[in-house]
Amino acid sequence: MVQFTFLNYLTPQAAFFFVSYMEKTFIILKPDAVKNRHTGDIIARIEKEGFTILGLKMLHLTKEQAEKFYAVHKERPFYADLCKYMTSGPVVVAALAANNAVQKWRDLIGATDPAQAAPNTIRKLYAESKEANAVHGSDSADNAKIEIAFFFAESELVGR
Ligand code: RTP
Ligand code: MG
Repeated sequence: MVQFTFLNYLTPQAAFFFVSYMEKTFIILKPDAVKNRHTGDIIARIEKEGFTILGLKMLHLTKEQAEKFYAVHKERPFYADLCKYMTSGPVVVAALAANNAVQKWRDLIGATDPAQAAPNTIRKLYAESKEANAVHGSDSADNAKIEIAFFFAESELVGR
């Protein structure tokens, strides 16, 4: 069931005016999701759940990008493995807008470990393991701004 929002009833210009005031989040479809050909299903789910896509692209992270992006976990025992895994294949990065986008996305993806994730969450449906867990989501609106700027030039985002 597609979730229509009031944005669907506006002209594109008016819709993006409202979107520019909405909360943003940053997401990654991780190497396991891309390798296992879940990209289309996850993007379809994003739209069905009512997020607006502001920017979207596929890339293969460099070691430097992965280490910088996950620097907050530098002291954690899984940091080296995580960086290796995140550079193991292409990923898709996206900037999304919605009311309460950060929490809405984290609710939709479920717990970090897919074994603990609720039914029908993206990680429950598509993740391989606690590390190869299909998707990333920002943990705060402030970090979302930093993460979006890490991967997207202003000119690559609509509704800015
Ligand atoms: P994310 O940042 O990717 O959205 O995931 P998260 O908030 O649910 O989890 P976080 O604690 O921030 O961990 C970042 C990513 O590191 C990998 N991880 N592996 N082997 C492990 O025990 C372990 N713990 C975390 C996962 O890929 C996790 O998403
Ligand atoms: Mg996290």
